[in-house]
Amino acid sequence: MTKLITPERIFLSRRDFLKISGTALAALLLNTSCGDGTVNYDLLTDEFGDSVTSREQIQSYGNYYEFSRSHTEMGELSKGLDTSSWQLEVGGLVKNPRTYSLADLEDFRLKEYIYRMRCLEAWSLVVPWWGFPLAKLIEAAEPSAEAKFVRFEGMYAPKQFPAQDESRYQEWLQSGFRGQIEGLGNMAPADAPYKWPYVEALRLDEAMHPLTLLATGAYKKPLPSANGAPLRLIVPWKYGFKSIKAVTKIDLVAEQPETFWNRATPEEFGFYGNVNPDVPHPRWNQAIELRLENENNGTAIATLPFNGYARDVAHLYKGMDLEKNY
Ligand SMILES: Nc1nc2c(c(=O)[nH]1)N[C@H]1C(S)=C(S)[C@@H](COP(=O)(O)O)O[C@H]1N2
Ligand SMILES: [Mo]
Repeated sequence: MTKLITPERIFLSRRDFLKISGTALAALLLNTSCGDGTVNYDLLTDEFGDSVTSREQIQSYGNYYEFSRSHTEMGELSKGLDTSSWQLEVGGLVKNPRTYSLADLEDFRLKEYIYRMRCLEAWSLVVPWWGFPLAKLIEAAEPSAEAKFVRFEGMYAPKQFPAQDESRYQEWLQSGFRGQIEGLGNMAPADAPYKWPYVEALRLDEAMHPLTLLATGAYKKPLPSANGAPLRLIVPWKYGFKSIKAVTKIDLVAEQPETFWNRATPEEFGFYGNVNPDVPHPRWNQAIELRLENENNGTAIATLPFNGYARDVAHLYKGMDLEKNY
C-alpha cells in the first residue's frame, strides 16, 4: 500500500475534502448503532476481501452532472428527484420491443451483487447492488443479427436537472466552465458543449457479459437518487462514467453510438473506458486509487487491470491495442 502525501490535490478541493471527512464520521456513528436485524454491511466484503463502502458515503460523494459538477453538491441536489413518471423503453434492432415499469423488472429475479466501481478521477467504492444481469433483458428483446452495440439513454428532465436547463447552461458555457459552481476551479472545460441526455454504450458482447448489471437498488434498499434511481447500469470492469444513471431507454443498434463523454472530451474519455493502470490519463493517475472511506487518511491502493475482473473479461479484448482503444 502506498500513501499519498496530498491526495486532495489529485481530485478534491479542500472544501470537498473536509465535507467528506464529516460525512464519514456521521456514517460511522450511524452504523455502530444499527440494530434492526438487517445485514451489517460493515462486515461484508466483495469477492476480493475488500470492505463494502457505507450507504451514506456513496450518496454524499459522486458524479451526477445533470445536477452539478460538484461531487458533494450532487448528493444534496438529487434528494428530491421525482421519478414517478419513469419508464424504460427497450427497442431498436429487436424482435420484441417493450416498455417496462419498475414493477415489471421484478420478473428478472433480482439479487445482490457486490462490485467495485472506480471513477477515472481515482476514487473508488465497493457497493452491494441489487439488480439483474442486463443479458436477461437483451435476451427477452431478441436482438436481430445486425445488432452489434447497445445504446443507453439517461433521463431528460430539464425542470429537475439544472444542467439540462438551457439558459443556465448557456450562462455556464459563457463563463468558460470556471468558477461558477462550487468545487470546479480545478477542472478543465470540455472540448464540446455537453449534449443531453447522458448517453452511454457497450459492444453487444460486453452488454451480454454476466458482470454487466442493471441495478434498481443497493444495500437491499431502493437505489438512492444520487446513485441513479430508479435504474442504472453497472459495468464493474470499466471506469465509472460508463455506468450510466437513471436509464430510460435501451436500444440495440448496428453502429458504435456517440456517447456523452467521448463526444465532449474524446482524448480523456475513450469509448471503451476499461480500467487500466498502464494507460495514463491526462489529468489523473490511473495506477492508484482511494476508496471513499480512505479519503480522510489518504491511504491509496493499487488499481488493478480491468478493476480486478481481468480473469472474467480480458478475453473480450484479445488482440486489441488497449492503449489506442482506451
Ligand atoms: N446520468 C449520469 N450517469 C452517470 C454520471 C452522470 O454524470 N450522469 N456520472 C458517471 C461517473 S463519471 C461516475 S464515476 C459514476 C459515479 O457513480 P456514483 O455516484 O454512484 O458513485 O456515475 C456515472 N454515471
Ligand atoms: Mo467518473
